[in-house]
Amino acid sequence: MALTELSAGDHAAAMADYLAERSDAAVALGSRGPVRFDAEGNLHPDILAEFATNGFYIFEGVIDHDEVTELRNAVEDTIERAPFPPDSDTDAQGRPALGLDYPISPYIFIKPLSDPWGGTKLLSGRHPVKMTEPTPDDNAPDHVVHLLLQMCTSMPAALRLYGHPDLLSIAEAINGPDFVPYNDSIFVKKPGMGGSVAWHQDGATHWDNPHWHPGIHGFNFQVQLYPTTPANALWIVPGSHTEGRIDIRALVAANEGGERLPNAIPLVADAGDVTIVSRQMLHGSFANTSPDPRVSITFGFYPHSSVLGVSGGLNITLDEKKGRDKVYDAEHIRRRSAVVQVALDARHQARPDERRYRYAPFVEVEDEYRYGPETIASVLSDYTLYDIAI
Ligand SMILES: O=C(O)CCC(=O)C(=O)O
Repeated sequence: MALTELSAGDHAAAMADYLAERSDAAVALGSRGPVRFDAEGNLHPDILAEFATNGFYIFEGVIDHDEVTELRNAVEDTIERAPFPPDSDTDAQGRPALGLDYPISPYIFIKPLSDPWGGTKLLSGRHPVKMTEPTPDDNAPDHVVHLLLQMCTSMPAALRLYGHPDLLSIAEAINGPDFVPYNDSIFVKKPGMGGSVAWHQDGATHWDNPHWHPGIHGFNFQVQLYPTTPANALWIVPGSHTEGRIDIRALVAANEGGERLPNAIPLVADAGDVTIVSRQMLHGSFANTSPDPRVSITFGFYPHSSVLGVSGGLNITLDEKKGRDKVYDAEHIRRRSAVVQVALDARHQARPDERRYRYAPFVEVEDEYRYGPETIASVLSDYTLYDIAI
């Protein structure tokens, strides 16, 4: 029977052997451990070497229990403030929905267990093959939140996470001290309802660049707010970030197991763990027919040289006509990078005893980017207009 004809329960059963086999492979591969720095305070070279080879690393225990709890509460509160139904101006309690004054809607809704991008032209058509869409249980709602956007405006806790010194030191070690931000999004995969993300590579701009290298499209962090399992995790094909652009359609068509790619592994992590994944990695996730939630706070960074003067090849606006002809000049990059500076100051104000990260592009002007009413208006209110998508 085709997986698409399965109920949620039958889908979970049909996936079980694959999940078990590939999670054993993930354990054998490793590429995980606590954040470690060398004597000079740089990310340990062994971690960088594993990231270069495998294209991912799982940093264990980065975010402490209290911060995870604060972030979980912020996410749940944000979900409760979503428009209900999705095209309404009010939430389920009749309050004005969050984000009516944002430049983009902070919510992307989908039908439970669906794959919104696979086989479509959305997001530059980078998800060529639709994933299995099992049938949700009868009591499932019509729509669920799939993504939360613009978190640095709506969630002060998420803004402070964005300024986490260890995460910013990791970004510096991989992309250099003048690293540039991409966007942020929070993937929400509720039990029995969360949708899938079809196999794809994130990068869309530099595949034919004569100076192409495995790090040219940067990397993404995912901060896990709940323990992830093989059934709800992000899956990757280790090492695929070095292969250039992959013919995903042919790969899936040639695979007897279809979307269950033979060399893929799940990124199994604990709450408070943080993964990094190359944006050139072949990755995706299956419909969450498991009993466990996943919430992954996702944000990425690039090398400055990948972005300056470049026209973004990736259209993240969900509007096929917009976003392709923008050239990222120094002012655009600075405008978006300012969010990092304000975030690390917001974190410092809340945690004055923690190491404070110094962000090279702003060291001379830190006082102009203190977190407060002025920068909330000038930097944080509309920063998604300056997201940088390559
Ligand atoms: O977390 C997921 O399920 C998908 C993440 C993803 O595709 C991305 O960050 O590009």
